[in-house]
Amino acid sequence: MAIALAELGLAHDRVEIAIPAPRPAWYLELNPRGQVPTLVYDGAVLVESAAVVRFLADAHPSYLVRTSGEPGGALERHRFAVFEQRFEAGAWAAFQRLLVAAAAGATEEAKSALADEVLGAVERDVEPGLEDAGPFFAGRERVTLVEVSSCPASGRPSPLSSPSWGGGRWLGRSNDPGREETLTDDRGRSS
Ligand SMILES: N[C@@H](CCC(=O)N[C@@H](CS)C(=O)NCC(=O)O)C(=O)O
Repeated sequence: MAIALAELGLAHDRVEIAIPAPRPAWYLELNPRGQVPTLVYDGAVLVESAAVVRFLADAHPSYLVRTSGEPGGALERHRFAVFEQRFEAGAWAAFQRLLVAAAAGATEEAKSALADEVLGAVERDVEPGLEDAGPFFAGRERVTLVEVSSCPASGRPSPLSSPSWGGGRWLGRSNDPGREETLTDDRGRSS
């Protein structure tokens, strides 16, 4: 979400929420699940980062993705959405299982099996979508909604940010500027 705001040039204020500390009451009022990030935009409280990023791209048309009314726009949006969905449900979900297992003290053997699942998902779900990548997704010259949606995951220290997998070809801007946050722009909107 922070990358989307930056790419779209949307001024905002950002409030860091410490995890895993108890969430402040004001944050739970905004987002009763206590998860981050949350965006307050023109008074509307928006959650679920992928949906928020897509909303921002729709509300502020840009090079990130064509609008559905532009020639080829609807198809492009479908292609982007398929990749994002498979990345999240496959490689990213597998990686989270590995993180949880590692935090719970799983054996080396168990962690290794989970790591194989991550790599398998990358080969199955990620690599095929990158065939025409370069410098960015789908051969685009500028960063796209795909990188913006997927980079927060891959920008953190993890096997997914290793140059040893194809993501290095399209995750050139994968430095998530930081932690999850609530942001308020100069008109009092927050995210
Ligand atoms: N589907 C949500 C997931 C949000 C999420 O899981 N955030 C994590 C940090 S990356 C979190 O808040 N974890 C703390 C918790 O669940 O209590 C989104 O994409 O916004």
